[in-house]
Amino acid sequence: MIANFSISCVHIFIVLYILAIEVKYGLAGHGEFRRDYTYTPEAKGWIKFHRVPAPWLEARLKCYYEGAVLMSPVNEQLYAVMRNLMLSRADASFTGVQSLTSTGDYISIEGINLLQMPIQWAKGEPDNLNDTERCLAILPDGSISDTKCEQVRTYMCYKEKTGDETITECGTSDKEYTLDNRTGSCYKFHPDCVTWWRAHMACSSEGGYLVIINSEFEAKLLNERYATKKIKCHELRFIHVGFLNPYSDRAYWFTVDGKRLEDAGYDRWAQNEPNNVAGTENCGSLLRNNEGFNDWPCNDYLPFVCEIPIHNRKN
Ligand SMILES: [Ca+2]
Ligand SMILES: [Ca+2]
Ligand SMILES: [Ca+2]
Repeated sequence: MIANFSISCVHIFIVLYILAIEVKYGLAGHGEFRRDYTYTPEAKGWIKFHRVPAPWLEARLKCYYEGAVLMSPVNEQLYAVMRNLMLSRADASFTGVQSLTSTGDYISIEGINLLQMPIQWAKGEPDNLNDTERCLAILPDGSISDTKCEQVRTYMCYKEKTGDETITECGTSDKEYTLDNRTGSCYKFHPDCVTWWRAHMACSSEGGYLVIINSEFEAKLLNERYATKKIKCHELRFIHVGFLNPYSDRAYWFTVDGKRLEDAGYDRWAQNEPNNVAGTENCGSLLRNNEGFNDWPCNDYLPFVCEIPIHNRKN
């Protein structure tokens, strides 16, 4: 009995000791960056394998919007992790290494020169076939080859653990999202001037959506928060918001979560809008002076706001 009790005490002590070590060294917090990323101790960070192929430039941007970088074999450890991930693959995946700006001068997203990387070339590579191959891919056997950046390939995004990845009340480690308790949503203003499509991609990648206005209150809130934010776009009057009209007959405006605009809770158009100037205005924008919606070309460059809903909508 005493022996059993002693063993139990020893077990409890060991468990507590391990827990203490985990808390001290942050081992318990591995899942804290993003739910769609997996912590990999050998990589000292989180990795997401993107199975939906994309051209290199899109892949780089996708990782960036996710708060990560397009992964490269910048050291032995990361190269080993990447080779391991490729074992079950049938086709090559992009790495973050490219020579887009200078033929043959390869550099990773982190700015590390290929000469510093411990890679093994595939047979006959690099060959810059027809002077068209500026991006490096890793093959299922772990070797590296140069390949067309425009081709679509799978890829890996990598986030190095820095200890600053705490998830906020907005459910993200992105500190630029701030909660408004009155609407129950978190918002992030992007001053970048991008197309509606790019804004939509950025918000989705960040774990939210291009803002959907659900009330007069929310429209007013956005204008109060962001009307005076400095932007460098050629067009200063509007921001992209989350609705569009994808049909040529312009009969239907849909929010990015698939509902009819009039069912979202706010569908006030500014005076004389929507006016579909030159038949090109298929995307939603909000006037920054709180006058309501405007239809605007999807391919025009505007700033935008992303939304992550946290609580049930109150306003
Ligand atoms: Ca090649
Ligand atoms: Ca909303
Ligand atoms: Ca318009």
